[in-house]
Amino acid sequence: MRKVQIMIAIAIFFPLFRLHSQVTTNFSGRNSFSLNGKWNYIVDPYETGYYDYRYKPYDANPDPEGGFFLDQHQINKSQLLEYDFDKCPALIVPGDWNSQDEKLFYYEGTIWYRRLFSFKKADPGHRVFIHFGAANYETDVYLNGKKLGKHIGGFTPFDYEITLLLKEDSENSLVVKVDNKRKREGIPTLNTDWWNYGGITRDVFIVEVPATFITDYSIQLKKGSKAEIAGYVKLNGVTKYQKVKVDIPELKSTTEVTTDADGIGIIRIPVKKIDLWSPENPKLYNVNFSCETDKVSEKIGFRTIETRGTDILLNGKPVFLRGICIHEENPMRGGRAYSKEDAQMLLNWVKELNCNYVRLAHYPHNENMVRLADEMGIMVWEEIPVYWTILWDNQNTYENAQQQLTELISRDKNRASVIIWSMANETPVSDARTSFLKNLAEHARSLDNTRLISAALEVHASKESPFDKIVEDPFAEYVDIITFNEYVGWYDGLPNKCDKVNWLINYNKPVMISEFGADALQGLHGDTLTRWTEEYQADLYRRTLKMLTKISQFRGVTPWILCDVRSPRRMLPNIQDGWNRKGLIGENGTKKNAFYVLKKFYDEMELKYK
Ligand code: GCB
Repeated sequence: MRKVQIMIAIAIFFPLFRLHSQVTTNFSGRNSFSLNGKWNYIVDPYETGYYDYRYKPYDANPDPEGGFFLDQHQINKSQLLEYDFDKCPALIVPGDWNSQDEKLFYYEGTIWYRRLFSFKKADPGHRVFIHFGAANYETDVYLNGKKLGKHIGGFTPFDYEITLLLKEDSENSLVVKVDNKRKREGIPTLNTDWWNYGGITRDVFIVEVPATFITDYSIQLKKGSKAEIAGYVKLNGVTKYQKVKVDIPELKSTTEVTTDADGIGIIRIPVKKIDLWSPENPKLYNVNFSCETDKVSEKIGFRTIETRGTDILLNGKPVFLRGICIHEENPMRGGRAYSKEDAQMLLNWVKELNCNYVRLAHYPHNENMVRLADEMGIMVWEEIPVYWTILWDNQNTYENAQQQLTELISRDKNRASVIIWSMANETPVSDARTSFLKNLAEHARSLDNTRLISAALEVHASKESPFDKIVEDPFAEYVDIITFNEYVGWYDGLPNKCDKVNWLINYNKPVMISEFGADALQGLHGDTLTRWTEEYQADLYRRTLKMLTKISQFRGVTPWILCDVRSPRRMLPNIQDGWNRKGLIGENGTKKNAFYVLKKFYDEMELKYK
C-alpha cells in the first residue's frame, strides 16, 4: 500500500518528462572547431584493420598492437605496416562515400577515415568534446590510438569527451571506422527503398566547454497551456549545485532555477503575452541560459499542438497539414543532402508548393533541416527507420530503435517546427510488432509529452468489396493521429479506381495520408493511362486528392515524394535507372505536371482553413 502511495506521489509531483543526455543539446550552437574537409581513407571490405587473422578484434585488447586505428603517426618506424593513411586518397566530410568515388557507388562495408588535427584549449581548465552529426551505420572512433566508443545508427548525433586523450602540444590522429553493411537485426533492416549511403555524412567538430557546463535543456510551452513555459536544465561536471538563469529578453522574463545533486533544475516560467510560432508567423525568441560556470543561447519558438476529436489544433486553432514527404537527398548531385544549402534548396521547393508541413522520411534528417524549418515556418513530422520487416522479437533490435528515438528527441526537442514523432513505416501487423511499437510510443511520451505520436500504417481491402478500404490496426489505439500510406491507382488498380473507393476508418481521431503517388519520368509525356508519364502521375494526383477529401476526418497529407530518389530496387532501364520516380521534381530539378496539381489543391485548402 505504502509503495502504491509513493508511486502515486512520484507520478503527481515528478514532471512529465524524463532526462536524457546522450546527445549534448545545442552543441552546434556553440563556438566550435570544425573537422570538416578532407579525410584520408582506406577501403577495408575484409575488416583487416579491425580483426586479426584469428578474427579477433584488435581493439578488444586495452593495448592493441594492430588495426588501422593505430595509424603510422603513433607507431615505431621498424614495425611492419601494410597500410599508409598518408598515401591514401581523401573523402570529403561531411558527405557519403558513394557519390564521391565511382568505385564506391554500390559499396557496403567498412571504410577507415583518418584526420590529423591540432587543437589548443582557450582555457586550461576546460573540457573538450568531439561531436559527430551522424555516420552511417556503425561507427568506431579512436583518438591517438585509444577507443572513444562505438555508435550504432546512421542518422543521429553522438559526442565523446576527449579532454584526457587530446594532445595540445602535437598533432592528434583521429581514426574512424564506418561500416554501412545492412543487417537483418538492424534499424533499418536489410530491405529498404532508399540508397544505403555510407560514410561520415554530417558535420564533425570539436567543442570546448567549461569544467561544469550546461549539457542539456528542454524548454517548450507546457502541454495544454499558453501561459507557462516548462522544462529543465541539466549541468555536467562537478559543480552540480548552481543557480541557472533563464533569460528571454523579448518577453522581459528572467527566471532563476537551482540545480540539484544531479545538476538538474526544473524550469517554470509564467508568461502573459507570447507571440506564438506558426507557419504564418515563425517567431523565434532568443533564450539565454547562464550559470556561474557557463552560458549558452539558442533561438526557440513556442506553440501548442494537440488533437481534439478529429481535429488537429495548432495554437488552439484547427489546421490542415499541407505536406510533402522528403528523403535526405540532393537529387541533382545524387547523394546525401548534408549542407545548409541543400536544406534550403529542398525547403524552398516545399514553400513553392505552398506546404505548411513536411514528413522527413524515413529516418532523422540533418539538424540543418529542422532548424531551417523553425525559421521558415514549416511544421515537421520526424521518424526513425523502423521500416517494413524489423526483427520484432529481438531485444537488441528494440533497444537500438529506442536509442535512435532517444537521440532524435534529444536533438530536436526544442524545435517548435517539430510537431509529430513517428514510430514506424508500413510495418506488418503482429502481436510482437504492436508491442514493439507500443513500447516505443510510451518511451517517446515519457521523454516528451508535448508532441503528437503517429506511425505510417497500412490499409487493406474488405473481403466483400475491393473498393472498400479498411484502416484497422491495433497500434491505432496508441497514436494521436491515424496516418496511413495508400497507393490506389499505382500498385492497386488504375487511377480511376480512386473514383470508386470508400474509406472505412472507425476511429474518432484525425486522419492523415502519409503517402500516395505514382512514378513519372520527368519529360516523358503520353495519355493519362500510360504508366511512367507525367500525365498519368498528374491524373492520379487529381483523382486521389478528390477521393481523400471525402474522408470526413481528413486533416493532412504528405504525397510521396518531393524529388526523385535513388533506390537500388528500381532498375527498369531508361525509366527508373536506379531511381524511384515518384518525385514531383525530377533528378535534374525540373518540376513535373503533378507539382502544379498539388500546389493548386494546397492553395484551395489554405483558403478553406483561413
Ligand atoms: C512506400 C514506402 C516508401 C516507398 C514507396 C514506393 O510505401 O513507404 O519508402 O519508396 O512506398 O515508392 O513504393
